[in-house]
Amino acid sequence: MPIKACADKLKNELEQFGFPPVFPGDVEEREEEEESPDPADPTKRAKKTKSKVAAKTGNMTYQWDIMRSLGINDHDIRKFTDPQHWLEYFPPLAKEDLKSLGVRVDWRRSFITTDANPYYDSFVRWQFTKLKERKKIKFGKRHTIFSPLEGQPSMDHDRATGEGVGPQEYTLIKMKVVEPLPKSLSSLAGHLVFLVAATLRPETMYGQTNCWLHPDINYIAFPVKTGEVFISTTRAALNMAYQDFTSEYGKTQVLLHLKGEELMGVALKAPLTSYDVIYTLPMLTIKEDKGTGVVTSVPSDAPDDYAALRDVQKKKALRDKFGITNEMVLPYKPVPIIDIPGIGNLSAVTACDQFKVSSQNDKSQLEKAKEMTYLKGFYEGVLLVGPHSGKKVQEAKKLIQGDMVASGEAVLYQEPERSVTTRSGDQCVVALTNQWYLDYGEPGWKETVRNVLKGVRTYAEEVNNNFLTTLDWLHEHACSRVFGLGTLIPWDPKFMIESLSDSTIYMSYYTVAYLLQGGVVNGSTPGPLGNTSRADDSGHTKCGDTHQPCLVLLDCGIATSLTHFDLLQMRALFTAIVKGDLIIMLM
Ligand code: A2H
Repeated sequence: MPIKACADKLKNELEQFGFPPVFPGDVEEREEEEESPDPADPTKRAKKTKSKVAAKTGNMTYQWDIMRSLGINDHDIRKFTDPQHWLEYFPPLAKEDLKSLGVRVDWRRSFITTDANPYYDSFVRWQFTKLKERKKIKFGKRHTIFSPLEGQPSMDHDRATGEGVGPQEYTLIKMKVVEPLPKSLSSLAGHLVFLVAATLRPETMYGQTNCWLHPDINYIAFPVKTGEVFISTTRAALNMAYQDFTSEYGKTQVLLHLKGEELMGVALKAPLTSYDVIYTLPMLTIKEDKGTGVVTSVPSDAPDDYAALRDVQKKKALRDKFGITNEMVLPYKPVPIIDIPGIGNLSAVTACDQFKVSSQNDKSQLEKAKEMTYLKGFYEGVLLVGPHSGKKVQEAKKLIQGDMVASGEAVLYQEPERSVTTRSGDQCVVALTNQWYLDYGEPGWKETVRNVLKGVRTYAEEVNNNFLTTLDWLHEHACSRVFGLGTLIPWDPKFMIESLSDSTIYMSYYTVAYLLQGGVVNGSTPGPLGNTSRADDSGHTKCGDTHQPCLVLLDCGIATSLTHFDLLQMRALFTAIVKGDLIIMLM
């Protein structure tokens, strides 16, 4: 993936800036140099040039410049627009460098891990054919971190930022704008219009007293498949468009652009709350890059909400600034909906009083208040209202979420937990995409792995614990992609096998690589074993059909703090078990 991404960057730079490319920064530098320098301070000009160039390029380095910095001439750089060229150019250089460092390596075991090498390609096809035969690989629509620009899922290897980040689910609470629609929304007359608030706590909706919007954030109104109109930030709308909310996949039709301040004091009907009508009010701590930018307010259980509500209730100037009348705010009191043993039934109020939270901007005290209420509220809280009254919050959460989704009062929505950008600079969304996935969540498969783990000596307790934690959360994992270098899925060659899925047990390939390839990295000439066969369509090779046990070397040494190291090892274990192979854990 990184190679393909870099090759594509070079291609784009050629198209955009010609050959040899002249980048905007270069021109800027020349222009700056033509200016007469400041005789009093010759350093001034240099500084100015640098910062201006940085401003122009957004601190981005062109791939072409990176290649130049390696000492490659323009004519030769052009060849790197072909990703295959990278596979020929760099391995011998890397080998020379390693040799000059004095590293002792059995070079006969070097190999390329894409279909440029027929031997490794066969090995991966064999592995995936086996997994498919044992029904461990399934096909369907999955929520995946996705790059709209590249039009495909973005896995860890493809990301510039956000390694290890997965989708986060929110419940979107549909808060209906009461008719007649306010002036700012009058062009939407005839539509059912909803502000959609993202929450992690659907069971608290009984205690809603208002809805928060940030006065300076930009929102859009857009139609969804059901004919209703949703209001959220553009970013959230794009995520929704990739999750089948809109009539055209990946597209939103913008009906209105609105600034938060234009939407203040709007009357809403919200599900479950005891208040007939609640109003939109300003909150200044809403983040533009989280959820929908619309936040529902439950001051009984969320310290942020209590502090902000108190601000609007106390500060007349704040109300006046946004045209909020007294009736929209003053009658609204926190509603007791959850009892937390030792804290009471208005936990946010208690916590804000105890830590003397002065306003919504009192970050440090709010943190303490939240620490006190959230964890305890979730694990020990008991619901006091509604049909699930008496149940623990943990249990009621899914039930209430399910009820609201079934009645059309809420929808489920996902977005990346944190920002994810691809190597080509695209901001990722969560998309529902059709793909092949390894069903690591299957209870039977998990159980087998758990049993095997019981018999594994990991020496360090921490390693074992990490394995168990990873095993717990591991679930379906996409293993197909439509772009990159690698092995094609044997039974569906329009997809490629994702670059970590094909490497879970590749350590075992080292044990036989020297016999198959004898150090010819791309396998273009047969090694000592003389095996020249490519895999047939079923993914079987002479080598793959010998039913020799495969050695899987799991390196679970001290490197357990590496990002996703446990995940890789765990996936190897899953894969190896299916094939009934021998497992050796290396410490
Ligand atoms: B929660 P996380 Cl009762 N900016 O809903 C700031 N906060 C936002 C937001 C944004 N753009 N979008 C959503 N949120 C809030 C209810 C609630 C919430 C209760 C208790 C705790 C709680 C009522 N407000 O969240 O950063 C929403 O407030 C505590 C975590 O993704 C949403 O759930 O973890 C929560 O933050 C999402 O926060």
